[in-house]
Amino acid sequence: MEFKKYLTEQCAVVEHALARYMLTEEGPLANHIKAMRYSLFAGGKRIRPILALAAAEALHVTTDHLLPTACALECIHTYSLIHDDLPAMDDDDLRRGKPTCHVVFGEAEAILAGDGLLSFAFELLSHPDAQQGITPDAQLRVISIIAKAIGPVGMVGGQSLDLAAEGQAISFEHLRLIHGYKTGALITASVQAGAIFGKANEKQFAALSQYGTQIGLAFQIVDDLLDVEGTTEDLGKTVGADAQRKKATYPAFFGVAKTKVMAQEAVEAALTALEIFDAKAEPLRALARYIYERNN
Ligand code: GRG
Repeated sequence: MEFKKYLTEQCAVVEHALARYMLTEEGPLANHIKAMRYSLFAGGKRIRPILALAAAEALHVTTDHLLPTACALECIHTYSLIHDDLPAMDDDDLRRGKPTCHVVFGEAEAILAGDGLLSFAFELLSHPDAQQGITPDAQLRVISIIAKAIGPVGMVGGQSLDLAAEGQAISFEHLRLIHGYKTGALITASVQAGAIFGKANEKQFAALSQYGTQIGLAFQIVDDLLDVEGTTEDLGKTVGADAQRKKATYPAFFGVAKTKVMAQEAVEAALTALEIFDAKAEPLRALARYIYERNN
């Protein structure tokens, strides 16, 4: 119950920051900005920004200077969902419980809304408010980590591998690689960004990176499970899509029961990585458990 309150409060912090930093619908670009805002404010869980805030908190740092970076992570994530849903990719009509961006604004504008959010994220990463809380070197490190995590050897590369693997018999190692790039990299980078704002030393940074990798893995395994066991109502997106597209998934490889054990093991490994931290890492610990228990 206490964690639910934490999640609600942190979600509100992120919503408030997004409302503050996001462009408003006015002037000649109103329709473009409307398309970006439509998907950005469609009600996501805000896990990535919350992870960044919680990682800094584990290091006893609570700073508003992290908020532009937290918002950037959500803009990047939203762009990836908009593009993932496009007819040329997964061709989905429903996301976050609402018609997808291309259904409402047309395919061309949805592509541009994704591009706009991605580019705007870099404005936020270099925002003057972020510069106050961090040295220029550290800020450059955050930008570099995030850029790498979402690029060709990260999220975009993972998406490319994922599309190429549809209907193909791939090895489990290849599936892990796809998941690591497609989903895990941005989640790990979110934790690492918070760690840098929290001024983590080398040992703390390595531990938080390991935590990020493990929860990234758990997140994707649970995502695979929810596609089998979840409901469209809870998830706000079409379920059963993986099987329909003949996608390799953890349940397809191992069955549901073993997949659940594997998700639990990843969460356990994440918790082990946090052993060097004190009670201030409790939100990170609870987030790891939540990722396993979530139903959306
Ligand atoms: C198109 C460049 C590009 C990348 C797409 C992230 C991604 C790569 C595709 C999304 C497809 C998908 C279902 C991936 C599994 C994990 C995932 C990112 C789930 C959605 O994230 P949540 O659960 O969503 O955090 P909300 O809506 O709560 O923000």
